[in-house]
Amino acid sequence: MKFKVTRNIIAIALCVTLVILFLSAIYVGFGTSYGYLFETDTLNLTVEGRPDDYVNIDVINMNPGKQIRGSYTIENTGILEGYLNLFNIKVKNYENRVTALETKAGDNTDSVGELGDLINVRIFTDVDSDGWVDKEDTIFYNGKMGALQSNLKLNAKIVPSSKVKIGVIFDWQDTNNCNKATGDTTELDFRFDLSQKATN
Ligand SMILES: [Ca+2]
Ligand SMILES: [Ca+2]
Ligand SMILES: [Ca+2]
Repeated sequence: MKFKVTRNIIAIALCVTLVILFLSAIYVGFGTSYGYLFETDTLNLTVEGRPDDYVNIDVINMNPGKQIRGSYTIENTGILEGYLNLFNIKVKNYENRVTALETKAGDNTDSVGELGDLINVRIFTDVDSDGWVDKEDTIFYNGKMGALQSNLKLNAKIVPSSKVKIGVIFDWQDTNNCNKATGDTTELDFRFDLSQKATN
């Protein structure tokens, strides 16, 4: 009788062990089959130390000849290497009000601002973190804000537990069209995206 009890306990223990092993097997299989689960656990980024990939830049208080700079530190906090790209890029132009200067300059769109079409933007890797484009940096975009497409391919590789700095420089060159943007404001929004595969 004593032997039987012991054998039953062993049988239950064995059964529990098998169930645990079985559940583990399901979990591993599930994680492997569905890549997004695996990716969520092991490929993460922070922007400026925050777990938020969304960036919003208001370009205000600009005047012809002025330059505004910004930079973002992106850290790969996961355990897989990833490729950084910019997605969901949006440029919003606000007219705010139409001034006499704008009308005189030929601005005939009362509800659409012009500032984003006049400002040049450079987006680049800032290797030495000085906020300026140097020869070791890679320029991903150099053109008018308004001409940015919705996605921008950087494919900047970030190995786990390391950081890259992405610099942004806005320039407003003095041209005959500048008065069309008197009192206008513009906004640039985008998301940093870190994926396991480089974007084609
Ligand atoms: Ca205006
Ligand atoms: Ca306008
Ligand atoms: Ca305007």
